[in-house]
Amino acid sequence: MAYDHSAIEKKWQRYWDQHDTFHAEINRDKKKYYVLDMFPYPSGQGLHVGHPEGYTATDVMARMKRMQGFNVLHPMGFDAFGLPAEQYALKTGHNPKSFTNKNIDHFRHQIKSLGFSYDWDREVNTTDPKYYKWTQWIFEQLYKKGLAYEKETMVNWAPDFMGGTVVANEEVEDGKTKRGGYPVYRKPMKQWMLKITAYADRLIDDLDLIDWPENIKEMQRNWIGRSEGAKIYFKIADHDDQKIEVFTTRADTLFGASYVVLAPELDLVNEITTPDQKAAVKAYQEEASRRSDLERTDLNKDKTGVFTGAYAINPVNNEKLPIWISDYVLASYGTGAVMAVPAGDQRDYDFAKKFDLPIKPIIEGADLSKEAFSGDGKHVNSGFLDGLNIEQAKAKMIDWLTEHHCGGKKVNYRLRDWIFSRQRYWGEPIPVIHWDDGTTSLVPEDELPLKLPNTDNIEPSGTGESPLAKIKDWVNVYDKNGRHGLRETNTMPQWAGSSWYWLRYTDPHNDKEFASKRALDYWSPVDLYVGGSEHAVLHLLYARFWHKFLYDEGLVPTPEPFMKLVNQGMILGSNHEKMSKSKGNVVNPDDIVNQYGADTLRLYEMFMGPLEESVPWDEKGLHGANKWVHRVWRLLMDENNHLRDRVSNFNDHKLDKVYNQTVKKVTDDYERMHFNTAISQLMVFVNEAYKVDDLPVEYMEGFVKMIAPIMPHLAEELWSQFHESDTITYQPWPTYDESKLVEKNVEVIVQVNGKVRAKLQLPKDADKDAVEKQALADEHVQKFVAGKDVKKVIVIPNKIVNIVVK
Ligand code: ANZ
Repeated sequence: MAYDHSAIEKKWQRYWDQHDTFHAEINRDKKKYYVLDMFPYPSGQGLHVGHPEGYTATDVMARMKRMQGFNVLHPMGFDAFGLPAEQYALKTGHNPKSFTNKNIDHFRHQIKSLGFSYDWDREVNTTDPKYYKWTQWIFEQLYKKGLAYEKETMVNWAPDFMGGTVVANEEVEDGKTKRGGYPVYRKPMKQWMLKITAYADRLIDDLDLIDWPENIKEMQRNWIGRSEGAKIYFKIADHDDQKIEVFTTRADTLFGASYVVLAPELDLVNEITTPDQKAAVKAYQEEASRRSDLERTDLNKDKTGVFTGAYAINPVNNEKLPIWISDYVLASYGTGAVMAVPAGDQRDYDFAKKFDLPIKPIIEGADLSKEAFSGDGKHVNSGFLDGLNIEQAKAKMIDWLTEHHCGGKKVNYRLRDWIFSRQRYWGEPIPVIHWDDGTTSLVPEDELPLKLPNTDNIEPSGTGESPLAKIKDWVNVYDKNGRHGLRETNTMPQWAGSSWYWLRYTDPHNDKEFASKRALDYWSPVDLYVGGSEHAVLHLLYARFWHKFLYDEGLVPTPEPFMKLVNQGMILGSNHEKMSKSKGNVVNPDDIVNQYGADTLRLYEMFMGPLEESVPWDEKGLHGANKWVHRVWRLLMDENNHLRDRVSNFNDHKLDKVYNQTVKKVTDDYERMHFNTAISQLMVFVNEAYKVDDLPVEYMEGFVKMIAPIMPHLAEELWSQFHESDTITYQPWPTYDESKLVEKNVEVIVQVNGKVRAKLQLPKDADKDAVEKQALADEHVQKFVAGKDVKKVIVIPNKIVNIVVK
């Protein structure tokens, strides 16, 4: 009879549920292992075959670690706030909450059908008020520490996206929203900001503490964009009360400055522009406001700009430098002002050529006839810097600036504070009240969660005001003295709930704290985190920021949340393209579970290739995986689904080598998450096992334990043939015998007083002492040596043992 995947998988899933098999609890006698998946957004489409890839990888780790004696925390939950549910609700008139809850039920059901060993008692849902109470609470702590603040700022306004919303810098690419590709414009709006910039240095430095892919670390470093340089103050002629601060990475070039450029949108521009230049400046400002930062910084773009009529004074030589505005200087970087050095910077060079501004050589021998020179060399025309190279000159200039109070060392970052408000319905309400008297206060902690009010009208206003603003009886508040105020109507971005969820899993039902110190101390940090690399700078940076803040508050025990990160590759369509509805190449995991079973899908996805690589879906490979599931079953089970007779306690040692090799390789490969090569080795073992007559129980049990992490249902069913009514989950992981791994055995002849008395199969190149001992211990040899005086033993490696007795 064939293996009935459907009955057997259901049977074991029920068993695990009923026995709470994967329930995790603090146990100080055991070492903990916390293995985490990036929790899914429960979309209306349901699970994608990409989800089970990462989930199977972590499940293999969780299951192996349990068998190795670790106390494993392996949770799952749902990141359920966000735009898609809202978009769907807007389109269909449904409520995003009921829609989301329906999706979560569907997701949970699908995930359970794949047999992952999650502790479902710890499930979290970011849209549950019991959960977001603590998201709001963390926001309040940030606010109290001055790390959450309101500011009129230039935001990324996407008027066509979802009826109009603000999106974070991280959500914009090439002037468009990453999701949907809608145009993004810069517009000033009052926003809640989180001061992630206060953590810029630590977010870079602490990357050294964690075992993450180098490319992700590099993306974070670049995103934070730490740049070491100097600030230099320029006085403005005829404006004694004003000064310009520039940021430069080349303080050494100050003698070569020939003009100063301000970003067109700086307030200062309007204050210093001379009357005759006003009209030209105003026209240019309008023109520049329509261009994205990306267009503006394009190096090949023709340089444009306008003279303000004002002059800056170069602090090092009191030279008068004309002040221009140009869009190649961004308001959002540094101070929005640069000292232009055409000899050293190509943008300045192009600009100077176009507007006929001086190009002053500052490095000896630099050819400036066609372009700027950024290489090193001796400084010239540079006063006290003459003769020095760039590094020396930078240091000397920074000393000079510091001494003369016109500047000094400065580190600049590309990272901006995190714009934290969204003009949306489906998010955590920001727990703030704006009182009529102009003050602002937090919703008192004992009133949290501040629940999202129910409404049928979640339509955005289009003006940038949140739909919550329309719910008058929610918005209007009075304190006990009758003072009137308005609730903040913006909600948090989707990233909020995922910025701390791994902490909640350690103590998910706690209603006094986001998690107890006891639970956090025991389970922190996450040992292994697996998910897609698309989260390199969004979720993974925000999560580290919140975690560090909580660490500073003494609320979590480690400075970093995720010790090891692994990015799974993407599963592509069979045509090598990204799976998508529109391309019609989406594979639904439910169909595969029905047709072949969860174990086949798990095996297939772990066998497709290295976890980190993107590989196309391949129906043939899936068939192959399914065939192997049946091959394993038939190895051990006869036609009547009874354990085969040849599985017994008898061991003829024919499988010694391959079994021990398999235990070693599979253990190492799982540990390194090289699942495909581990599976290859398991296949080799099965092939060898089919060739022999006797299948020792010990090896068969070990084999079943090794397949359990990948194919848990099959393994449980086989295990139950060996040991009735017991789960394999906590069985000890198999060990191997080093001495049996050797490539080849050799025949060693044992002579006693010149006569051959035995032929031994011994491991090649075995240790001399071991060979001697085994020779002497052999029963045939014993007949001739017992009771006698062993005078001499000569071992010729791999050949002969000569024993001389008297
Ligand atoms: C003078 C200079 C001379 C510069 C030279 C470079 C070469 P990173 O490395 O990206 O930090 N800069 C400063 N603020 C700017 C802004 N808001 N928009 C556009 N450019 C800006 O680059 C720092 C350099 O970029 C600064 O150093 C400044 O030009 C320019 F031979 O100052 B430099």
